[in-house]
Amino acid sequence: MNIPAKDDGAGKARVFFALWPEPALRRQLHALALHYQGACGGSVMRAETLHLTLLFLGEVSQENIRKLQQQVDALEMAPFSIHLAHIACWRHNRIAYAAPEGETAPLQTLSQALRVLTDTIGVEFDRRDFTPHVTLLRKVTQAFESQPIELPEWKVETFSLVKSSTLNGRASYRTLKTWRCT
Ligand code: 2AM
Repeated sequence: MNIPAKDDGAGKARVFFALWPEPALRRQLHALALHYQGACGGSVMRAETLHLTLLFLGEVSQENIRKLQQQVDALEMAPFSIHLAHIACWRHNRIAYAAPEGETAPLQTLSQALRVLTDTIGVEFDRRDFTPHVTLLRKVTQAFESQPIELPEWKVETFSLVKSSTLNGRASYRTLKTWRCT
């Protein structure tokens, strides 16, 4: 019997909506992670994997991924900016992350709009409150208090639906579709 792999055309894929920083900001975030690694241990996320999750969906069928993409095609979102202003740790999952401060209303609006669209097609998702962050390090061994960071403004002009796979214990991400904020 031919059983399709989870992520082939016929099966389900593990997906999430995310913002992906431009390469220059990714490099700066990666450098920050390397800088803090000396103090907090853990493993640094590769620069190309750095992102901010808007909504994590988990396993979704190809049919629902198609429906979801159609729904999001009709979404109108203006470009906006994020100011990643501090780095901190969560002890419960041992990650160090960069997070925005101040005005995050457009970010909340986008995340909420994606929740509503996902709900309309009946796809289940992680309903925990949206806490915007960019994970920089995992398996941190020494947590530290929140500290301010200096980064340029993140001008958000696109958002994406991304497929996550694990190969040899290493997460890899593939963009399924990107939408432009206009
Ligand atoms: P994290 O970086 O804080 O772990 C892909 O796994 C992305 O989805 C990561 O950014 C991860 O956040 C986020 N995510 C949110 N909820 C998740 C969940 N329940 N399981 C796995 N990843 C989740």
